[in-house]
Amino acid sequence: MPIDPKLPYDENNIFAKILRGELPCSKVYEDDYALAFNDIRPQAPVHVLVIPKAAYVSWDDFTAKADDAEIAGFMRAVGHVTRQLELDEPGYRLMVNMGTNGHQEVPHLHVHIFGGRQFFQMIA
Ligand code: D5M
Repeated sequence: MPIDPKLPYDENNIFAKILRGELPCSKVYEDDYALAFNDIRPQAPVHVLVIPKAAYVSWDDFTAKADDAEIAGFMRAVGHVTRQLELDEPGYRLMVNMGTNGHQEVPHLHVHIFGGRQFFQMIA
């Protein structure tokens, strides 16, 4: 079910538990700002999620409240992961689902990285 992005941050969401080490993940990358791990329901040969270390419900929450260092650190981490996975050539797709219409299911901001195959022009 999609989440209501206006609700306060839920400290017990799945990604918060992964960040606290209470649930396992298949880690791809970690630094001060971000953690990247393989998606449990992959929709491409490469499907990695990158999440900020700090508690942000959504893209909207993050871009409204995070300071510039957090935003830069997080964006650089996404770039680091795509290069680490050697996805730059022939390319990849980034996706952020936001709120109910975006069908966001986990209420902690996450960027999806898809790679390893060619994608269609749009995701419905
Ligand atoms: O996508 C939420 C994504 O989170 C979806 O692709 C499954 C993934 N997911 C859910 N639980 C886990 C765990 N425990 N590990 C890894 N990946 C997980 P959304 O954009 O919110 O629709």
